[in-house]
Order: sequence, then structure tokens, then C-alpha cells
Amino acid sequence: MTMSGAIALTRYLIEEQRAGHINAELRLLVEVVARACKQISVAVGKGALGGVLGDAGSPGEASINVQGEAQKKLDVLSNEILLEANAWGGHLAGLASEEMDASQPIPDTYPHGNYLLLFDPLDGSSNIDVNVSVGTIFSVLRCPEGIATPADAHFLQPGTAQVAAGYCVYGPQTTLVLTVGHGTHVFTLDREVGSFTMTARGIRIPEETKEFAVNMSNQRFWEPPMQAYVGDLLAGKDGPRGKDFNMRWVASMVADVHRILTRGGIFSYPLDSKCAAKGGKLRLMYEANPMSLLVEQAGGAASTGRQRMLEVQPTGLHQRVPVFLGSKREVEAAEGYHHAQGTDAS
Ligand code: P6P
Repeated sequence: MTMSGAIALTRYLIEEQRAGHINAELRLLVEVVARACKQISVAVGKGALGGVLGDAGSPGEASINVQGEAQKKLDVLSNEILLEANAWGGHLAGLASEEMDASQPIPDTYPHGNYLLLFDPLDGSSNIDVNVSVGTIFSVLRCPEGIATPADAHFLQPGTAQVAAGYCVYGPQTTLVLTVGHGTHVFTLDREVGSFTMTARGIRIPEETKEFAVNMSNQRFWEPPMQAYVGDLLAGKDGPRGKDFNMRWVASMVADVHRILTRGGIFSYPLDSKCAAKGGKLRLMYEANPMSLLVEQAGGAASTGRQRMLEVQPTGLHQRVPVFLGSKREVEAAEGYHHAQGTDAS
């Protein structure tokens, strides 16, 4: 226990293990990921001084990932940090990353464990060069019984199957937000000691909100239900919602979700005519699902607009989905517009 009486991440995880909520292998997994996040935080914090800003690849020849996005140097470095940290511990059978085409089994030179780890090593990386918060998002699944060397198909489990999920936001503070299925808790990195210290236990998202997060520049591309929903938000107290709304859009999901977990709000990245063919913009397995578990564990809601996010049956490792998550009543309101319109999209 620190001087302030707060407990460190390690003690929280030991208490969760004593309570029977997690086992030693999952405790090690979370510790290893947290340690990797500390390394990423150091690299991100160096910025230009560390020579890690800008695009990966050689001059004039950007490195493009499986998403078709130009990789930043820090995307590649963060991915490497997480791969190295998780290879040797014996807690994983395999892992998958936004930055890698296919999942990777743990090398046979190391013992294989019972868990699958999926991550976006550095979400929001387009913000890195302008010093805006970015983050690491991770999701943990059980490796199916009897599978020592998992393939992509073994990762395709619905969000309800997650045994842990979290993110680490690299902002003014480096903050790890974690659930192992028993509440959503916040740990802030104490740089003097070098450990994550619990700064909020069992956070709760206000059920109502007056703040929405969406990229308004896509408005003309939205489906009719989204047009109607946001139109009513913008109409304010004189409109059907009867209250004025504020808007925030960081364009870094980790930063937007952290705000919403902290003070409420609704985050949406809906289908639009630009991304509809791909199923949406944000990725289900290592963005939407972990964030949705954290939000639901904090009393919020998470949806595709037409179904509970955590019940979506995945069909691909890099599958994309429309996302609405945050204050429960507001997510329900947004879903109401979609159900009322009766559109049959997924
Ligand atoms: P847009 C970052 O690239 C990301 O995946 C999320 O972190 C963020 O919410 C979204 O894309 C931003 O998308 O279209 O506003 O740049």
C-alpha cells in the first residue's frame, strides 16, 4: 500500500486471484502487458527526442499495415514491445495485433499457456506527431481446450468470452484502465516508483449525458438513422431531446473513451457510405470488444446501433463494426433511432 493508502496493480491482481476471479496465469498476463505499456509510455514520451515520430518505412516508401494504413514508427515499436514481452512467460498460446495480418502462436521454444491476447499496440497513432493522447488497447480470451497452436479461427470468439480487457492511455498521465470481469478500475503510473497505482476502483458511467463524440465531417455520409439522431442532438433544448449537447472528438478512441468512462458521454463511429463496405471503421476484436467490456463493467452500454456489441459473432480477425458506447440511456436513445428506421444492416 502506498503512502496515500492506494494499492498497486500487483496487489489488486493478487487480491483478485485470492477471490478466485483470476488465476496465476492471467495475473501474470496482465502484469506483463502493464509492464509493456510502461515501456511504450517511455518511448511515446520521448517524442522527437527519441527519433520515433513520423512514418515507418524508408523515405518515400511508407510501411502499410493490413488495415491499409500508413504505419507510424511508434506503431511498429509498440507492436514489437508487446510481442517480445509476451513471448516467453508461458501464459499465452497465441496473440493477434492490429499491426499484423495473421495471428501468431507463441514460439515452440517457449511453454504455451491457456490465453489469447489481442491488441491494438498504439491506437490513435495519427495523433502522435501532434502530441495528442494515444493508447494501447488489449483483450484477453481463453484458448479453446486442447489447442496448443491456435489459428486465426480460434480467436473468433464474441466479446462476452473476454476474461480481461483494458487500455493504457499515454496522456498527461499514463493510466491503465482494466477489467477482469469484476468492475472497471483505474491505475495511474507512479513514475517515481515505476508502478501502476489504483486511483479509482469500480468506476461508474453516468446513465445520462449531454456530451457526444463523433467525427462530424462524415455527417453527409451517414445512414438516415444517424442523421436523425445527431440532428436531434444538435437541435438542443428546442428540439425533441429538450436539452443542449456539447461535442468532443479527439480522434483517438482511447482518449475519447477515457473521458466517457470518467464523466459520461456517448462515443459513436457509425457506418457511413465510405466505410460501410468494410463493415465500419473501428475493429471489433481489439478495439470495440475490449472497450465495450470496460464500458459495460462500468454500468454503461455498447452497441453496433442494432445489437449489443459483446454478442457480435466475429467472422474475421480484423473485422470492422459500427460503434456506439457510453452512457447507458444515451446509447439506448441512439439504438432507438436505428430500430425505428428498421434498416436491416448488421
Ligand atoms: P477519424 C484512430 O485511427 C482510430 O482508429 C480511433 O482511435 C479513432 O476513434 C478513429 O480512428 C478516428 O477516426 O476518421 O476521425 O480519423
